[in-house]
Amino acid sequence: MLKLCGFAASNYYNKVKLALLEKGVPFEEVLAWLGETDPAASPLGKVPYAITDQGPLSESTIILEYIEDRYPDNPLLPASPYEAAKVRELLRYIELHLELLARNLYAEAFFGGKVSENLKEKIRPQLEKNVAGFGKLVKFSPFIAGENFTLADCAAAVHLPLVSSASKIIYGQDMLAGLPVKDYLKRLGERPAVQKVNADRKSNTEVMMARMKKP
Ligand SMILES: N[C@@H](CCC(=O)N[C@@H](CS)C(=O)NCC(=O)O)C(=O)O
Repeated sequence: MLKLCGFAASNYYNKVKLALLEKGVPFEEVLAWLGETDPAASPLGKVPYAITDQGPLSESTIILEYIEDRYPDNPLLPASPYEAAKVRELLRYIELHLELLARNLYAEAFFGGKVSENLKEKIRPQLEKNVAGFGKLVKFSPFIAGENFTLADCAAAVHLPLVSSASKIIYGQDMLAGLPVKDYLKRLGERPAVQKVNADRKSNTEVMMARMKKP
């Protein structure tokens, strides 16, 4: 059985977990905190990574694509090559142009650290630009790429809440407020798979925070 390794407070981990739950693929969760990962499976020490029946695999989106190919039932990518590419495009915007940029703010926004004013002011216009570009691609009709729940929704469900809250905490302004993200996330939150991911995230985040406080 496929093993998903990492911890449930991680949004990258949850993106993959959500896809597995939505597709109904059986999998086993293996707890691996940062610093406790298997270097042969995740050479950069990041989570998540997967152990497949053929060997290990790292990088969340690569794992998502592998799962789509390996378990074609309940597809999360459209059959049309163009429509599938549009889903991948959104996925890339979310993880690279939004999440990775907003991540520069997380130390201060979520973990009691400090981010320099210089960096904050550098990130802000980039984030504004990227959110505007992202806004041109999203559909929210009702899902982020259109009629069906796709891999892009798996990414949006876990990354967008962090982009919203980090920008709100650091700049006093939710940078996604101009898009119907709140209603969309509320709709997604009615899905049992999303509820399970969120419940596990909450309990695992408590454990992670307690671990971080330990001397
Ligand atoms: N590009 C990676 C990013 C994964 C990532 O950054 N995960 C975080 C946890 S949420 C992590 O492992 N951070 C530790 C590190 O970067 O060393 C992916 O998509 O899997």
